Amino acid sequence: MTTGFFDGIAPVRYEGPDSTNELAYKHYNPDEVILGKRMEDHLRFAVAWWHSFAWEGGDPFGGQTFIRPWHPQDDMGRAKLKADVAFELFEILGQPFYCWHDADIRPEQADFAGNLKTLEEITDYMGEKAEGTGTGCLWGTANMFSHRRWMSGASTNPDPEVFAWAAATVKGCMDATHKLGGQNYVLWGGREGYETLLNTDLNQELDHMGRFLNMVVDYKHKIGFKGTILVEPKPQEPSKHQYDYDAATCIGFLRKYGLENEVKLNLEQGHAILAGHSFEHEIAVAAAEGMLGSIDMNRNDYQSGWDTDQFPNNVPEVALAYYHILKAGGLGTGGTNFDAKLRRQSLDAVDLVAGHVGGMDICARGLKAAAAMIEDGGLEDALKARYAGWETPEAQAMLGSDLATIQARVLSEGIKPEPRSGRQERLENYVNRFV
Ligand code: XLS
Ligand code: NI
Ligand code: NI
Repeated sequence: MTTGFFDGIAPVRYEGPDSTNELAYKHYNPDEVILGKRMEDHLRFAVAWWHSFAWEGGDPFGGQTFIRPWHPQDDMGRAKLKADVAFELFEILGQPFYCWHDADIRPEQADFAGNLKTLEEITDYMGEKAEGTGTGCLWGTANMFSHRRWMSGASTNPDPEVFAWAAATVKGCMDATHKLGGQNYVLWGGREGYETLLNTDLNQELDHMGRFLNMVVDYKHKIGFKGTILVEPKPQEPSKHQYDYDAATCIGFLRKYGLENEVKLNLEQGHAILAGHSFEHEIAVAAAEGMLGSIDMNRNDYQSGWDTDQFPNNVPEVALAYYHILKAGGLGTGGTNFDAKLRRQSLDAVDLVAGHVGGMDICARGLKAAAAMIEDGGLEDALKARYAGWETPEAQAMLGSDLATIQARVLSEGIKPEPRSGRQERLENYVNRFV
């Protein structure tokens, strides 16, 4: 028996680029082999429970626009109905992964014990529903930013009782993720930052956050969780300044607290843009350190300047992101999570399906273009040519040398560099052939 929410909507199939069927995949063909691996295994799509099922359509100027059968979300029976609908969407889309916060899946209770009990109950239910379906948990996380208790931070809160509640909450969410066979555990610190330095001891807060993350890693090993611990950079929103500002900041933080071999990054397109970077910049920075973990695929509205979390629709951007992911050897235990929500006017069940179908197709097109660029090798060749001078023994020796020796060599050899073209337009034209 189904909930009826998606009545009249059939499972989405691959029909190829010429299909005019709105609800068919034109590019996402799970079994197609790209660079020796099935497309599905490259992309590892996940549906985000918070945006696709829990979000009610509110914005800063108005409340709920969606009226769903599982509203209001304050009751365990309706939480189960929401899970039923979620698994129906997963079946329609072809059984992707899913991601969740505790607050998305269970109703908020009056105390911690109640929150833990309902989390255990709903995740048992989700585990049963997933059995035999091929759908799995990509990652779980704790929502430590919505409830008023988190307003001054979670692990960085000046109040140790909030730190305690955060530790207790994360333990529960890690246990639930482990039980569901989750492949990663994510921490995004929306309130781990400050509103004003006038009331903030930045140093103490960072130390607490570093200690907290070490406890998370210790607990992972204690319970034998084999997944990856991920932190998700974002520069601001909701906090004015967030400590996990961008990939480079997170990497510095992880090194400072001895976590560089234990924690990787979950990078989000929209957060990269908010930080003043491109998505591929963030991916390349993480990959250079071996810390690329997973991606939250969405897009921001470039005019509005905030985290609009829209489904991706820009093939050239997505292609460059996957180009750097492929170059880094892929996403490992990570995946492509749609941290993307409908627009608040997109009321229909079919809108929810179409949002995911479109996002998956855009990513598939990007992946295919990225793979074609890798196979063609044009960008790699250009890169090699640009740095070819460094392959000479004299250039290599210089790296082990010192300033005085190098100065003597410049004088004796009369070294006088001749600037060469960076060829940017030609390279952009090259990329354009593939996207
Ligand atoms: C918010 C974040 C959030 C994380 C999970 O901007 O993207 O959704 O992915 O807490
Ligand atoms: Ni986000
Ligand atoms: Ni995210």
